Amino acid sequence: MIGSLFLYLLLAVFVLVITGPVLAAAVVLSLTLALVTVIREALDCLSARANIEHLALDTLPDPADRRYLSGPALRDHRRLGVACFVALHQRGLAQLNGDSAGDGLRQARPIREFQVITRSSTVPFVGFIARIGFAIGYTLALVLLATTWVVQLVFLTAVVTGFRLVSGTLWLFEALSLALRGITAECPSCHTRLARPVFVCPCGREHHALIPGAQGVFLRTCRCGRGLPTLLITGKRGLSPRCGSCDASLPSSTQMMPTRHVPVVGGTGAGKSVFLHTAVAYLRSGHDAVPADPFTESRLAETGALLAEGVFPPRTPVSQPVSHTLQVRNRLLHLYDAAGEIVQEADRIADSAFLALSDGVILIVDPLALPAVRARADPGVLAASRTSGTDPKTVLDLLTETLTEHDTATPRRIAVVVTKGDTLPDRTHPYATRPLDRPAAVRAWLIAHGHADLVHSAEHHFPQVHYFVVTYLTTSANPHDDPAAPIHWLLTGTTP
Ligand SMILES: Nc1nc2c(ncn2[C@@H]2O[C@H](COP(=O)(O)OP(=O)(O)O)[C@@H](O)[C@H]2O)c(=O)[nH]1
Ligand SMILES: [Mg+2]
Ligand SMILES: [Zn+2]
Ligand SMILES: [Zn+2]
Repeated sequence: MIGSLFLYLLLAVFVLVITGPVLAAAVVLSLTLALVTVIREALDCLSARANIEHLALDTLPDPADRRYLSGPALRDHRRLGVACFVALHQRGLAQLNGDSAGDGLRQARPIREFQVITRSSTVPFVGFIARIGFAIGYTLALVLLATTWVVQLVFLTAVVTGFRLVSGTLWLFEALSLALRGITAECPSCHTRLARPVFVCPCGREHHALIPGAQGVFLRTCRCGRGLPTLLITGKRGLSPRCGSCDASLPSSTQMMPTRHVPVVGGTGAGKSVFLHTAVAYLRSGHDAVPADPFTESRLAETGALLAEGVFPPRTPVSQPVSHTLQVRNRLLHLYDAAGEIVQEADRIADSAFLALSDGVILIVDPLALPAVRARADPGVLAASRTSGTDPKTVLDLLTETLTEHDTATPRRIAVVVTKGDTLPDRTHPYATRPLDRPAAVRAWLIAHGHADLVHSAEHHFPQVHYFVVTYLTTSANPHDDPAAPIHWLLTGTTP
């Protein structure tokens, strides 16, 4: 009895002495092999030569890659996880299938050739223990890999969420600060109100959504390698803006100040182009206005040169007008010199989209087009001036109809500007008696000359109406209003 107990004890000790190290060695070996497998897989996945198509870095329309931490990092992490799990699984299967466990042990040359060992039942037993060790090691490796992967996932998700939160907040900050300051962007050529301008990199590539986002929080890297600021305050305003709708260049101060849009309407030949040029010249000399884009500058220079030679500008081409854009202190002013035909002809509605942007309107009244004035005018004066054949009331009616068709609320202010004041003889000039209340004098003059309908219609449709008489000449017999005064009044509600 004692003898058999001793033998069992001896067997137990033998089993422990043999299996303990075998088990431990198998666990350590399989863990090491698993670690090597996972590291090799990870290095393959993250190496510079690895395929990065799954990251979809260049699938956004703008010519810049997505930032890794904006989301692709999570995709990479998922792919890495799958690759490591698959590799580990294959490694585990290979081990458990026996090529390196018990059967493998038998195939080792010294063991194969040593009969005592090959016949002994110890070898399958040791192989069995080794398999258990490999299974434990494999399971441990799996648990370790899964834990690491989940911890990384939590960390990466936090980083990606942080990235998106920061970029979203900055975008909101810029959008809100623009909205609070009343800053919008409109194209001077196609008159589209833009959500944002397209910004052009010095390399010529166009960025349609240069805002904090997936392509960069503060900076994005253009395909040319240049870093482009995503915020106006960090330097975006230094890039050249363009219209995303018609590709026209926008003034460099777009999105830096609020815009105001003032169309100058009137019949063909009423004197809109001459008035606009004269008003702008006065704005430049007396109101700190500067042309906001090269096109405005060149057109002003052209018309200025013609008028200086005593030649009036040619008829304005009938098409969508490109605005004269001026920077007046902290405002971007768009003045539209529309060909008279645009408001005179109902089918030109598409060309009159600029009217929908109006912050105030200037209605040009050609005195020589008013029958009562014409009847008493000097034939020489009539012959010298290209006069408008359109009744200003017709123009006003078409204007209000067009505004309705564009589904736009009528602007608050209209400036009724009687042009060509120099052609009015002393007895018919509204300011001949040097009235103190000039607007009332012009109003009374229009009514006296049979245009009460015009006065009443203007006052019916617009809450604020102001009257002016101007001339392009710098000196004349009768006093005239500053040609810049109507624009100043529309923008501020006061006259200088
Ligand atoms: N005497 C005089 N003639 C003017 C004045 N403004 C315009 N005109 C005349 O009116 C014509 C038409 O002017 P313009 O500005 O081209 O008219 P638009 O068709 O309304 O743009 C010019 O060719 C001039 O003969 C002015 O202040 N004084
Ligand atoms: Mg014109
Ligand atoms: Zn445009
Ligand atoms: Zn570039």
